[in-house]
Amino acid sequence: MVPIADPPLCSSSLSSLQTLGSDGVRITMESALTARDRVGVQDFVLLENHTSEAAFIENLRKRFKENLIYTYIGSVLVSVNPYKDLEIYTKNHMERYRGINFYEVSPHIYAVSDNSYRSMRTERRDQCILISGESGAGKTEASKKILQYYAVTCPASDQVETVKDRLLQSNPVLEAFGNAKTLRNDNSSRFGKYMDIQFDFKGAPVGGHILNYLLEKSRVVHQNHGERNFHIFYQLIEGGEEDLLRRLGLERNPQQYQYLVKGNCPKVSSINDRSDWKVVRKALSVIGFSEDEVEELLNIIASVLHLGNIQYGGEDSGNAYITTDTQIKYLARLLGVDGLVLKEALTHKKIIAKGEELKSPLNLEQASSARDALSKAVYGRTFTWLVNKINVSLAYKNASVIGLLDIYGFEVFQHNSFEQFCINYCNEKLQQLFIELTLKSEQDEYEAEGITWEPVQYFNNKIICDLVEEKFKGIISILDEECLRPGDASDITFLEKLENTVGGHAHLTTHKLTDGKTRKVMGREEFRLLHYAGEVNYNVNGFLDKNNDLLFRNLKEVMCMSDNKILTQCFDRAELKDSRRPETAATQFKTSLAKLMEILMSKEPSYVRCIKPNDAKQAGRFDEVLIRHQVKYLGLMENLRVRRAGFAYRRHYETFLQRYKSLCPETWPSWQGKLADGVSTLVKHLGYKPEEYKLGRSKIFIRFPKTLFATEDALETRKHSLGERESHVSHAVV
Ligand code: AD9
Ligand code: MG
Repeated sequence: MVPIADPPLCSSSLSSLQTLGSDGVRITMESALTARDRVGVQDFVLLENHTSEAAFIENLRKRFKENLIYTYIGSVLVSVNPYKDLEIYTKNHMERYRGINFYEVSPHIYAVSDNSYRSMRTERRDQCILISGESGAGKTEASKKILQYYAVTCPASDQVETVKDRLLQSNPVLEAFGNAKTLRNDNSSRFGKYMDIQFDFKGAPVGGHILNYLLEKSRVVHQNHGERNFHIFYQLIEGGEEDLLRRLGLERNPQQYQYLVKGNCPKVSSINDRSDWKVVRKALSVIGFSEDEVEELLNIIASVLHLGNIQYGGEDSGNAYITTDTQIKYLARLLGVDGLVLKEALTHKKIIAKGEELKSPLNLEQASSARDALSKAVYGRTFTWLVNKINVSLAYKNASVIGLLDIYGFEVFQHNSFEQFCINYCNEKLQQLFIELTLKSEQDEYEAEGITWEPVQYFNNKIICDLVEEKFKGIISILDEECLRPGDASDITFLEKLENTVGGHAHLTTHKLTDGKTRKVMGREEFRLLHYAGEVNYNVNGFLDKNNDLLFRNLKEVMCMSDNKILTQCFDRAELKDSRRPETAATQFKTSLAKLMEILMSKEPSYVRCIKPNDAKQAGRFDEVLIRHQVKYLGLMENLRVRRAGFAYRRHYETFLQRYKSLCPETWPSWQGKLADGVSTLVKHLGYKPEEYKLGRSKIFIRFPKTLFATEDALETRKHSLGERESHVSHAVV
């Protein structure tokens, strides 16, 4: 294998190569030992002190300083966002990672991509790559890099080119509608995404399928200071052609729109809305949206802005009336609905009691929230429609699959609400899956190699998943019960019910203590969950409303009457006839997560753990406190402990022998007997003690890194003494 030698990646390959000394050129200038000191180890399992968080972070820091943003924990890739463009994603780099052994070159997202691809091809097993990390850590960028890798390196044909284009172009479209500028990330994904990339028997990408999770709909009507609404609104206003804006009744000024002014942040220096608009328009046609569909889609986007500008008159307690008729006029035209009916629906509530329809007027507050509920529902359902439409254009049957999961990481803010509760629940589920699958694969490997399995102590977070999702007694069940209960149900009664039902649970606390006293450090409206990654306090304010996610019946009726073809698919008349209450948001999420777990369980997983180095989005800044926090919340130390519980290092006999045979006169220049015997002879000659290693069926397992490092150093010493420059060693083994 040719060592990677061009300058940008060289520094990166340096780590792997110098760490264990396989870069022939450089190793002669710097000893393996000093290189290890300078750039750290490329796999955390090789840390001398693997239980020390300080050593872990120091290794990350060394590598980050050298622009080595990737490091392994066994087969898990840890990535630190460089916040600058590194020259490590060129076509040349892609080529270099093709067909290599995972450990032969420096850690890279392409190595993970290639490894999954080859496992899918050779073992005929579907794969998935799970990417996690907090907002701004680089998850979406990582998933795009993986997709690009397949688009460039996989076999192609004309038909495949079309699919590749569509796969790639689905990103700008979904980002326009599902991403927004937040305080943490200028291009923050406000939804979870699982995407299957489908490959045919030749290994060419021939299709795809996307599942979306929990779009943050509340952003449509409200943004925190310094944040924006979804990109598409600004793209349309900044980039839309004059006659298009005229037709939609829009002005070229985001500040004119109530839904766009809340965060007081119309422009973002890193974002060019005008050029992004062009990209999105082109992407829509590549994916196969007809001109009519695009028109209908933009009518909806413009309608949401008009809805936001509807103003009400009336006293606080009296009936609300609409004071802005222009908006109603535009809405009627763009949505193809009757203006008067819409007006009525935005100011009245219709309920059916004992088979009779009753209409009651809304007050100011109720009318505003009905309007906002409509905007959220329209946008949210349109987003789902968009995902479905992309899926139709990528549809393919009977393929092998690599799934990419780009989903929100643990969120712990000053104020945590329903959204954080759902997101953190999702992370608990993923952690459970991770533990099960990692331990299982460790166990499987030991079994396959005929080595006694040594049980690993770890915290099983199933107890927390159960606390959230169990029938009747779980938090979601209790919340749903309160949502369905007529009468005085409120966020506070939900909290009280939690106290009464699961108050004594080891992972849940509220301000009330079991002896009747109160806990001062917690707010009266909060409950605290002790997650696997740490404690999070949730404020129950808004839990019931968000979980109910209700839209008044008459607003649904108006939407069902719309001429807009997209809306007629989003608002189905059958929904009106169904007298059952729609599933709550938390239950829907729980169900979709259960399905996701099933999908992931059926595949072989790889993991990418992303870390954000600082909050300022700055290159070169390594904020230790922030990083330590993420190492903890990503469960990396636990991950390393599990991986190191048995043996730090394992390699196939052939690879091991090839690398170190020169250190033993009996194995050098070549070993003629069985590989296992060769390795046995070699390690005995090197003085390995019996407790330091075990020989399996096809691999050697070494318990401590120091054993391996000593062997590496011996190899270096030998090379130096021989004065070898272009080393005989052509690849790293760790
Ligand atoms: V969020 O949960 O969707 O808010 P992500 O997806 O984890 O978040 P994202 O991938 O969007 O973060 O990365 C944030 C920004 O960091 C990007 O817009 C880039 O400017 C920057 N970034 C991330 N990864 C890389 C990289 N490998 N190289 C260079 C990067 N810049
Ligand atoms: Mg993202």
